[in-house]
Amino acid sequence: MIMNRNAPLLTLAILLFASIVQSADRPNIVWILSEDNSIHYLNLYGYPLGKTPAIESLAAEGIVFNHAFSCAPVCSVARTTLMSGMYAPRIGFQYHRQLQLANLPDGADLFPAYLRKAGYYTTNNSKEDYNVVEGKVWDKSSRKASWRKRPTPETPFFHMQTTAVSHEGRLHFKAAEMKRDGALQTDPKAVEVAPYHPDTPTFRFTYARYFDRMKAADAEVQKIVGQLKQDGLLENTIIFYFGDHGGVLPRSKGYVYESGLHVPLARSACCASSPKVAQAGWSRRWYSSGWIRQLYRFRSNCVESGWR
Ligand SMILES: [Ca+2]
Repeated sequence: MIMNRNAPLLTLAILLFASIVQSADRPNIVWILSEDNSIHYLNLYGYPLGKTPAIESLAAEGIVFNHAFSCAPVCSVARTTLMSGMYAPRIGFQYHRQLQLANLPDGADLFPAYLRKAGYYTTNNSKEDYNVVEGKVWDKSSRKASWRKRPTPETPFFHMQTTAVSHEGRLHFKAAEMKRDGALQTDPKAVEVAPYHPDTPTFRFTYARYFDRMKAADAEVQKIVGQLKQDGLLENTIIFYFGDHGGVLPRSKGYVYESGLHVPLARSACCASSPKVAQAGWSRRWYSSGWIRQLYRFRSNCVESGWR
């Protein structure tokens, strides 16, 4: 079988990856994921009602990716792709919450498992929602999971934080809510309704409510960044912010349009000013390209070896 034939290459790739991350002072990695939101609700992408100062600050000296697209417009498929780096129909996990979980190829696991094997403390707070059988991916996965519980202060960590404040369910409201004083921060009159939506008070209210949800997501990002800063870890941590897929008004989540797939993705500017990084001889340029390239080269090695 393909998997067995390439097992030595895969092992070599894993060992190479492990040696890369162990050969220098390893950065921490944090993923902050907001549920169900496309770029169309963020000032970062030219939609001024979606002011998100924490996200914008994060991206100011980092990288904003303008053409990031989810592989599927729904949670479990998108999230499994994110964590596996594999194309859903090739593995069989393209069905949203199927009755039976798919098996990953022999020897393969979700992305954090490789970091864990390389000595990282891996935590997830808290949504998983994967369509595959997974191995030992997380040291902790719960609403209390945090890098703060890692074995030693020197242990590098990968932390994934999912915020549901922008999830589809937050747009479910009763008619009385539309008449409640103070129900919105965003002015419904200022909303630009997409041409494929009816321009009605209900749609304007819903748009405005979702822009408010983005403010709540931004507060969650600020909270995580604040905790890292409080812990003195900000200078040695690469932070990624992104959406899992688009959403969440009609014709977005669940639909293979840009509104269902085009997600925000930004990366912080870590770690140019870090003394630890300077000591290890890592330049910002290396961080900007090499680290990420190594991760994706590793992933490419997997794909070329038959993990499709
Ligand atoms: Ca989602």
